Amino acid sequence: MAVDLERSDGVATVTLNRPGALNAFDTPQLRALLDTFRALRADRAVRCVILTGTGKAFAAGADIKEMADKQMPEALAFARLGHQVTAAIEGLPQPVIAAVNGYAFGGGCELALACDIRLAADTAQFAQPEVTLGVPPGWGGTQRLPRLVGHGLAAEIIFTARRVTADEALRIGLVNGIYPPDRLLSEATDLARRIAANSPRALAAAKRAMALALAGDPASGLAAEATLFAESFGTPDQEEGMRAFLEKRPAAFSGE
Ligand code: DAK
Repeated sequence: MAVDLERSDGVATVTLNRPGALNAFDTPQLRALLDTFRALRADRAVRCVILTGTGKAFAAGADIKEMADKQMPEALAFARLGHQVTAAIEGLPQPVIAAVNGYAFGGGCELALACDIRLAADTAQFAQPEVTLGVPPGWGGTQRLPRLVGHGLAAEIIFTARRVTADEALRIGLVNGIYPPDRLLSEATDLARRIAANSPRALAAAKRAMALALAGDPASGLAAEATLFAESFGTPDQEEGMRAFLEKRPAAFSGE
């Protein structure tokens, strides 16, 4: 399978599994990813998702062998499929953590950028090498990288196509934490379990409000945040969360 899926204790781990091509995205791999994220959307037992890769790469980008001979109509279909995948991750109610185990280049870096949180192996490297291939970043890199690290740094990274080490990625806020490779997945799982203990309803509302803040002007983001906050009241999760705090016990959230 090009994409593996494991579920345990409310955490789903999605693993890119095409190591012979450094997990580069061809059409079947993108379709499998899209199907997987669509299935997770409907799975109420899953409260947090980890996305990682097998072998020495997280993902080395779009499959250059498949892209090389594409003309405009097929290139557009391929680009749209990539956009559907990043939209499925951003639109997923559950938080998504990228556990970047190795190279995250081009579309691989952009896939990590579409996740809510990024952790990385201390050996990982990030890059947007598209301009060396004659194309601009096409799966959201021009939008999401500047928001995360600032316009100037993003411009330098995209315009030079240089590699960003894990140490630098941590320093510039591209990743939240770096770990020895053999600890990356357990650290990501630990973080995912801590997130999964919280109200799924409130997590989904917070994720949506944060996405709106990035998508539009701050005023409408704040208005949407207020509405989503207000809509949480009177729900079983809100009642349970607040009651549990007052009763000094852990909350048991149903997601309702
Ligand atoms: N595509 C296809 N195959 C790839 C690949 C890729 N991106 N990256 C690596 N591979 C394959 C290699 O061809 C090799 O296959 P065989 O020769 O063994 O058959 C195998 O994976 C192992 O790779 P290497 O032998 O090169 O391994 P190394 O450790 O020496 O080097 C590397 C690792 C990551 C430094 C190197 O493989 C590399 O530079 N790969 C290319 C990275 C890259 O340039 N990625 C960006 C791809 S472009 C758009 C939408 C999307 C996009 C663009 C536009 N629109 C909406 C307009 C996205 C573009 C991209 O992502």
